[in-house]
Formats: sequence, C-alpha cells, structure tokens
Amino acid sequence: MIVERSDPLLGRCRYVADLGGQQVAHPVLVARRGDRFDATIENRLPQPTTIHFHGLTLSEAQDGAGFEAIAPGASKALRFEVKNRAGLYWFHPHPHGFTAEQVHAGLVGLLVVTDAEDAALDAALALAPGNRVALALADARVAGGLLRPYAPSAEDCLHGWFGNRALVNGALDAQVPVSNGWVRLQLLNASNARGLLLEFREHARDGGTSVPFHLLGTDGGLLAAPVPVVRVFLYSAERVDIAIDVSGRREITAVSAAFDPRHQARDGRVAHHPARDQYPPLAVDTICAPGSGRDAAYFLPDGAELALFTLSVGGAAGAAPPPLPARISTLPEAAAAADAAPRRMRLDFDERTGFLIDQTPYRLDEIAFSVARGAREIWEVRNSPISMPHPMHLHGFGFRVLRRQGTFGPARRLASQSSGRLPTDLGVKDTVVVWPNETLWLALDFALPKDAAFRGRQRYMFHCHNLEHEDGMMMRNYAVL
Ligand SMILES: [Cu+2]
Repeated sequence: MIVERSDPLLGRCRYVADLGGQQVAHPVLVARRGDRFDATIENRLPQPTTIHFHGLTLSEAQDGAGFEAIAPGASKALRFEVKNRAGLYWFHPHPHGFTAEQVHAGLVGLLVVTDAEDAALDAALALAPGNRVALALADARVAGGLLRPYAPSAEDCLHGWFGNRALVNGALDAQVPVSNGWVRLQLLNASNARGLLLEFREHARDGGTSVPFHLLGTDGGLLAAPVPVVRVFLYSAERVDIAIDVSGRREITAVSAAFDPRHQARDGRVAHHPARDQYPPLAVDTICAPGSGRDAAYFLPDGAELALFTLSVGGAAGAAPPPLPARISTLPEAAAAADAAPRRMRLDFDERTGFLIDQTPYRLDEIAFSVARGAREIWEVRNSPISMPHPMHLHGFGFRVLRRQGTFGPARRLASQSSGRLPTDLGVKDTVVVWPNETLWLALDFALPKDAAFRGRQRYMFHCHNLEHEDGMMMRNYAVL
C-alpha cells in the first residue's frame, strides 16, 4: 500500500492499494476473522507516517502507534492475523505530532471484518444488494466546492479542527442509493475533533421528522441484542453499526443534530510536539500559529447541526421486511473482576499546558504503568469540571463500559440503564467519550482475544482521539508484560 500526497497545494493525501499491478485509491478492505493481512507500506509523504489499525489487537510492532515511524521514502512490512470479532475497524496515520494533519489530509481507510454471526445477521435482515454500507464521516472546511488546506490556528489546536461541511468517504453531498427494506450502515466518525449526534430525518428540507433506527453494534462488533434508538452520540474514532428500515420512504437524510458541545475550557494553549519542527507541513500553511484566531468563514462550531449524507431509496416497495432477531451475538454482559481496585486516571486542563492525562505530557520513552498479560482491571477515568469532551482511545484491547457518573443532562437523557450507560456503551469499545465533570468505569480484560498473546513486553497507548489534543501531547504509553 502506498501513502502518497496527491495534491501538494491543498495537502490532500490518499492510500493507494497496489493489487498485483492494479492501483486502487481509497481502498475499503474486507476481511474474514482469521484472515492474514500482508502488505508493504511505502511512505511517499514529506513527513514520517505510520499505519495504526484502530481497534485491532496487534503486537506493538504491527499496531503502528508511532514508536517506530516510517521515514519519508522508507517502507515497512505489515503482516498479521485478523483476530478480532466482526466489526468496522479502520486504519489511519499515528506519527506523533503529525496525526491530525495526515488524517485530515484524507488518510483514512476502512476495514470491515466479518464472521459467522455477522453473516447470520445479514441473512436475517434479508439485505438487498447494496443495502450494507460502510461510511467514514468527517468534516472539512469548504469554500466554493474546494477543500481548504489544514492550517489550524492556536484556537483550533485548543478546541480541535472543525469544518463547515461533511465529507463521506471523502466526498461532499454524498448520496447513498439503497433499496426498500432493511439498510445496515457501519459508520465511523473520522473527524479530527467534531462530535456527532447522529439522527435520521425524512422530509429534511421542511424541518423533518425523525426516523427511528436500531443500534446493532459498536466499535468492537455486535451487541447481544438490537437497541431501538432515535439518536446516538458518535465521537471521533467511534463506530456504530445500525439497521434502519427505509421501506416506503423516498429519501432519508442523516444529520448531526444540534447539541451543547461542552467546550468549557476557553483560553489556553496546547503543547507543541517537537517533531513538528523537523518536517514541512503537507500544505503550504502554518500549524497552531500562536495568537491566531479561527477562520470563521469556513467554520461551523462543534455541536452545530450538520447534514451528513442522504439515503436515496429506489426500487418497488415489496413485502414488509423481516423482524429484527431478538439476539444477534453471543456477547456477554459487561462484568468487572470482583477484587480489582480501580486504576485511576485524570484528564486535566491547564491554561499553560493544555490537556494532559494525570498532569503529564506525552513522552515517547515513558511508560505510565504496566499491566500483567491476562489481567482483568477496572479503570476509573475522570474528566475535570472545566474541560472539553475527550474521546479516549485505548490501543491493543477493547473494553466495556460499566458505569457513567456526572454525565451532563442532554446525554444522560439518552441513557437506557441505571448505570448511566448509553446504548452505545453496551458493546465492545476501543474509544469512549468522557464529558467534562464525568467519571467512567471501564472493564478491561488483557487476556482477550484468547489466542492473541504476543511474546515479550508490548507497548500500547491510551490517548485522546480529538486529534489536535493527541498531537498536543494528551497521550500516555502503557506496557503489557
Ligand atoms: Cu481531548
């Protein structure tokens, strides 16, 4: 696979898969659980890069977390077995200090993993051809139909980079043709920083009425049972798998509904990654220039309503679609190890240093803590009261959400359980949003998947997936021994 810059002026980039001489740009990869991935990554960017397989359980050497970046002009062999459950995974660059710029440039790829449960669900839904779709949703600054290059101001680097238009698999004004019946959508929020409150509307131009849908799965695959919902939060790097019945409808628009984005920290600066000074930006522009404000003409604030894409329903309305199965996977209920004292983590904000985990900016050579291979732990992750939402991502292992406390009202009203958990907390997660003043308890099992124990010390990361925060050092390393 080639990582290339296709437009130096705008800084746009793309992955190109070379399949026996045939070149495919923006590939969407599909694998069955147990398949082997075998590729050589060639870096044609003027910056270092890596490919992180987001959500997969891999060894440190294959995880692509930036311990060993691929220098400009260099290559790296990637060989591993796909051991994870069926689900929507994705791959993107993770070179420290350059992640936000490279992801925004277009370096986002989808990896759809299937297995027997996944295939049984498709059969039960009687999906018409074309009614299963995987989409990467992102935002960009667009003027006159042209994307503007990534040039965040100091304010953008504090809050995150927000655009004014949605890109769906890299395209503006995306129309997805589907047929009557169930439609299964696997959706990734590939935005650098924007949180989405996903909702579907019919007759959207006249205000619209909400079309309810069913949550089937989260980051790490299917839930035990579908959950009926009207809207779900989807923060940067999170995924949802949903079923929506489009029978008898003509056009359904997916939108991010308006919500309070909880950006309470207003002034401050974020730490600057030293690697940034060694390589040029992808486009001819500056990054995080001190004292600079926002480019208001091409900017829609986080939490503002944003149209995402349209489902155009074709074909004759047939018989009513089959009922959803009551059980769709064998996923057990989230359970904590009875004797485990929680490992506590604090998400901090300071006007001089920006956002940090436990008051510590990222250092490549630091290991914040080690866990024993096979251990089961509870992590208590608390966000400070004056803060921002932080979508926290764990490399190497999925986790389960046990409980939320201190959740702000509009989100708490979506909770379906006394534990404060949202429907999207009920599956396997690798990224979870922690709102200001909120505490989450997560159950981690460092034995899973059972057959994926890699020999020797393996370093992974826990970090914020607001990519401007990530590049601003809101990351820690941990080791599995
Ligand atoms: Cu953050």
